[in-house]
Amino acid sequence: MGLISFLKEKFAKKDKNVDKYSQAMAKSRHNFSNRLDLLSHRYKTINQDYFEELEQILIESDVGVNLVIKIIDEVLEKSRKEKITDPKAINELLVDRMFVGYAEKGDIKNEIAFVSGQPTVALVVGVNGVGKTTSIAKLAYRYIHQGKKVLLVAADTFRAGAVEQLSVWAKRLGCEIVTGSSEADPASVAYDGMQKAKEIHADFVIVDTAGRLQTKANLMMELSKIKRVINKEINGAPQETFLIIDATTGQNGVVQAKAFAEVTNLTGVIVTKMDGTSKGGIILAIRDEFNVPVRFIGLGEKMDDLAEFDLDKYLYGLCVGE
Ligand SMILES: Nc1nc2c(ncn2[C@@H]2O[C@H](COP(=O)(O)OP(=O)(O)O)[C@@H](O)[C@H]2O)c(=O)[nH]1
Ligand SMILES: [Mg+2]
Repeated sequence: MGLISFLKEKFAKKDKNVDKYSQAMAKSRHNFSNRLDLLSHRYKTINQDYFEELEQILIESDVGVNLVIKIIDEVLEKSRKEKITDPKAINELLVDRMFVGYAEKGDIKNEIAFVSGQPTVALVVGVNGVGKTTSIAKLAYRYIHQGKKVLLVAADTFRAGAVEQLSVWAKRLGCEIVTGSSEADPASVAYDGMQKAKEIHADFVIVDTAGRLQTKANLMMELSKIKRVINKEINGAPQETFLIIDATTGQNGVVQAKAFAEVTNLTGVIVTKMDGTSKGGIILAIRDEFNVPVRFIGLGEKMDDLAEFDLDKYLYGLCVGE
């Protein structure tokens, strides 16, 4: 059974989570799967033009040129080997290949592994406007719901209003927050945050950072200083460093991922605004280029609009839907 049929069967009895994925990915699905359908109706049998159009659809879904070339080559080869000429069967091969390409890169379990008896710390990085602060609030909401004691640390002291924005979220979520004066050294706020975390026995500490675009050397210095301070106070922390990528920025997001991956060790990516893009293929491109797993995805602006990334639900949302 091909993956498309498998996903259809798996999600036939719809649960609420799949619905949310599916809804948020409607634009991406329209741009990808509807066009695939149209393509397979226009061609009775595959040929070079067909593959060129297929390549175009993948590129316009932001799957990324390198990965598109790999996928097309493999699908082409397999179709030759197995003498497949029906475009609909090619669509099956394509989706299978997308799944395998993602999964073969390693672990697809995305929940945070909490350390017991001490705070688990996540550092959140990314350029301005991508959805860092909102994602932090969503993560806090998620783990407060799971019974964790969450502490927010507002180490984005660069942008006016950033501390205020996180404070508003903390109040709404009913969780504690550590802030510094504006223009305070982010590392000193991080230090205060770790003290507080130990004092209140927090389970999960989420540290917001500034997203200014600066030189690589400065960024590297700032992030490693924050990490050093955190690590000195709490053994093994930060356990997570999440990079936030805005799905609506397209391949620019891949460029950002590259810049951050070069200066700091990332443990995961959170892709935001999946609901606002028609180019959901970016998730595959990020995985392919950096081998950093996409851990969570943002499906809207509300507190509960964050989902653990799930490859099956994602491919269902992109390729099948309702
Ligand atoms: N539609 C949508 N909007 C989002 C999502 N995540 C964040 N945003 C919006 O993006 C804007 C910037 O978010 P913010 O958290 O302030 O970004 P930051 O500068 O990286 O901290 C805000 O208007 C958020 O509501 C998402 O998953 N979906
Ligand atoms: Mg922010």
